[in-house]
Amino acid sequence: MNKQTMCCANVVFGILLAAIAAAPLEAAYTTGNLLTDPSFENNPLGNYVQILGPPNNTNVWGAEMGALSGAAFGITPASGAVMLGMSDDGGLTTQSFQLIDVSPYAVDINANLVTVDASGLFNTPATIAAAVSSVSVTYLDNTYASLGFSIVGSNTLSGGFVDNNVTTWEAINIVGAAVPANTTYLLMQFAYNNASLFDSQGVPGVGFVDDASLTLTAVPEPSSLLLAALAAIGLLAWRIRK
Ligand SMILES: [Ca+2]
Ligand SMILES: [Ca+2]
Ligand SMILES: [Ca+2]
Repeated sequence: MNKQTMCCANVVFGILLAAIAAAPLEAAYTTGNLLTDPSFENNPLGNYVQILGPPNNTNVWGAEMGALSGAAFGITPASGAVMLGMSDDGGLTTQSFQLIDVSPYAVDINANLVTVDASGLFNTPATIAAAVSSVSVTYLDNTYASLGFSIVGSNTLSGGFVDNNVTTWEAINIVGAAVPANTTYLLMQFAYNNASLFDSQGVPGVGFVDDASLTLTAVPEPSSLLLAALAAIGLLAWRIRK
């Protein structure tokens, strides 16, 4: 390598270093809680049928067989003065829902950079030995068609996620589930297995939920400019060695 080439290489190298310094890594972020009324304190329950189907109401809780409740059965709300009680809807599970519009995050979601964390607290009366419950998030496109779902917990009779100690709230957490591209809405769901809500005498009980949370986290990749600069430096270093 002659002197002129070396000088030129140094200039290019300097420009690339400046480009790296200037190229911002897009900031990673985690949203606040995207659920409306996550502690069930403010909103009346909506009509769940209108959450699951047209008009697909967002930002309101709906429950198949649910009622807002103050302290009951020796259970105090986990926070605030109100919790959601869920009782046997006659099917396999009783479910509660909230639909969330996540279109403001479409660019990052469609780049497969977004994960979701979702959680809730569960508690049941002392007469219910081991209630089975779950948290799920269903990913819906802009026509409300399902793109899949993530679930923690169980809708079956196996296992018990809620103890019979009324003074403790049991947490169920979805952590870092990938949000698929084209997701426009998230359907947050709490469920109790109905058979598990019966006491030893066969009397149906109530399962409670409180303190729901749903957040999105995006960890953008390094910008394409930065990647190009790094590639150019690698090439330059290889040529200088030669
Ligand atoms: Ca509450
Ligand atoms: Ca049901
Ligand atoms: Ca408990």
